[in-house]
Amino acid sequence: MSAHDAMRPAGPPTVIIGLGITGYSCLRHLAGRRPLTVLDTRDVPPNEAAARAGYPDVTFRFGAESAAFAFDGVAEVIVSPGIGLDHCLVQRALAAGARVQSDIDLFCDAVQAAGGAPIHAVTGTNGKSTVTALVGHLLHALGHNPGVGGNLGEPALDLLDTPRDCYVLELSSFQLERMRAQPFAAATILNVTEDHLDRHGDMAAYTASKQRIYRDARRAVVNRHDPRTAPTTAVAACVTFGLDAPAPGQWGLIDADGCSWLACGPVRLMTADALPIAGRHNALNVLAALAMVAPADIAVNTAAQRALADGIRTFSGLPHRCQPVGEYRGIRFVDDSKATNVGATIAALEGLGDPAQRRLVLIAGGDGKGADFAPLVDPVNRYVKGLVLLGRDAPRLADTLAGTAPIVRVADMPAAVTAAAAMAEAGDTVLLAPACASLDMFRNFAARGAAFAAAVEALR
Ligand code: UMA
Ligand code: ADP
Repeated sequence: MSAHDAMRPAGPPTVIIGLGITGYSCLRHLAGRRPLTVLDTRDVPPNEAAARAGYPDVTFRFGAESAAFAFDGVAEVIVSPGIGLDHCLVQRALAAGARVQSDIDLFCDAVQAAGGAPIHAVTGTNGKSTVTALVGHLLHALGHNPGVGGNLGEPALDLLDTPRDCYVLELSSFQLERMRAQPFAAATILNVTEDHLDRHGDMAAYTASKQRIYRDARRAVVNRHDPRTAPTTAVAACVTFGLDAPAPGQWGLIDADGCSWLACGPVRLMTADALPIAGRHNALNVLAALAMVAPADIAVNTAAQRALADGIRTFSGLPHRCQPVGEYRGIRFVDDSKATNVGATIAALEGLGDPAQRRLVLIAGGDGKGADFAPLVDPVNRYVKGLVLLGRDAPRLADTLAGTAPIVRVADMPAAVTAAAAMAEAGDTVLLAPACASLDMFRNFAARGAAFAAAVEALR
C-alpha cells in the first residue's frame, strides 16, 4: 500500500449522483470523510474540471460510464434533486441495498452535530424564494445571523462554511421527496397549485412530496385559504396565515381606523399599504414569513414588534419577481420571469391587473412542464388586453387562450417586447409572466428576465 493509499478514507463507499450545484456541494462536504464515487449521466457535467482537480482521491464516472457503474457494496447514495427517484441509477442503487439520502439530510445532520441551530424550512408552489429571503431578513432584524439557501440558489451544505446561529432553507418538491423527517423549528407549505407534473405524475404525488416538510417539524405554518397546505399528519403546533381576520395567535388582515392592518389576532403590526412588495400574493407572503419567525406572544410596542415592522419595510423583494424594469412612452414594463407556472402568472395578473379595465399586455410561453393552461382563461379575460406568446408551448397556450384577447406569436424576446409595446398605450403595463419554465430558450429564468430588460432598454 502506498502512503497516498493509506490516507484514503476508509469505510463503505458513498455514491453522489449528479455533479451540478448540489452534487458539488456534497462532494466538498463528504470528501476525505469516506470513499466517494460521483456519477453524472452527462458526458461533461458542470463542475467537472474543478472536481477532478480538487479531489484526486474520488472516483468519477460520467456519461456512458455512469450507466455501467455497479452499486455492489455501496452503503448510501446522495441523489441530486434533478434526478428523479425512478431513474434507473437510483433504482439499481436501491436494489443493491443502498440507502437514498439528500443533501438536505447531510446538512441537517451536520447542523445537529454542531449543536442544533434552528432551521426554518419553506416550500410551496409559489413564493418560496420571496418568503425564504424575507424570513432571513426578519431573523436578521430580530438580531440573528441566519444562513439562507437551498433551492434558492446557494446549496444548503455551502451554508456551513460560515458560522450561523440559525438557517432558512427553501425546499423544492424534488428535495423533499427524498428527505428524511427533519426537526425543523418551523416549516411551511405556502400554497399548492399545478407544477412539475412532468416529474411527479399527478397532483396527489406532488402534494405528498410537499407534505413531507411537516413530518418532524416543531411548528407547521399553514395557509388558511389552501387546504392542501394543512398537515395531513399530526404536528406539534400549528400557526395559520391568510388574508381574512385572524383568530388569536394566527396571522391575517384586520380592517380598523380606515386601514387594512397586518395582525396577529388583535395585535396590529403595520398597515398593508406600507408593504414594499406589491400584490395580494405578496401580502400573503409577508404574513407567512411573520408566522414563521414572530414570537407567539407578540404584543404592541415591543422591541420584537418594532424590529419585525422595520424588517418588512426594508425588504426590497427579489429580482425577476414582479420587478419594474423600465418605462417607454408611458408604458410600464414589469419582469415576472420567475412566474414559471400557471399559479404564479395568475397571482401576478391579479396583483398588477386593474379590476375596472384591461390594462395589461402579457408576454407568456416557454416550457409548460405538462401543465393545463385553462385556469389562465378567466384572469386573462379580466385583465389582459393583448397576448404575446413565444417558446415551445406557445401553440398550446394560443389554443387555450384563443378568444380571450388578441394574440401575437413571436420567435424571441426582442420581438416579444416590440410586439407588446405596439399593443400597449400610455398607462398600460407590459408584464412578462410566462407561466412556463425558461429552459427551452434560456439558461434559466434570470437569463430570460435579463433578456426582457435588455429588450426594454433597446426600445428606449
Ligand atoms: N442532470 C442530468 N444528469 C445527472 C444529474 C443531473 O442530466 O446525472 C440534469 C437534471 O435532470 C437537471 C439538471 O441536470 O435538468 C440539474 O440537476 P441537478 O440535480 O444537478 O441540479 P443542481 O445544479 O444541483 O441544482 C439544484 C436545483 N435544481 C433542480 O432541482 C433541477 C436548483 O434549483 C437549486 O438552486 C440547487 O440545486 C441548489 O439547491 C433550480 C430549480 O429549477 C433553481 N429548481 C426547481 C424549481 O425551483 O422549480 C425545483
Ligand atoms: P418560488 O421560489 O416558489 O418560485 P418566488 O418567490 O420566486 O417563488 O416567486 C415566483 C413567482 O410566483 C413570482 O414571480 C410571482 O409571480 C408568484 N408568486 C409569489 N408569491 C406567490 C404566492 N404567495 N402565491 C402565488 N404566486 C406567488
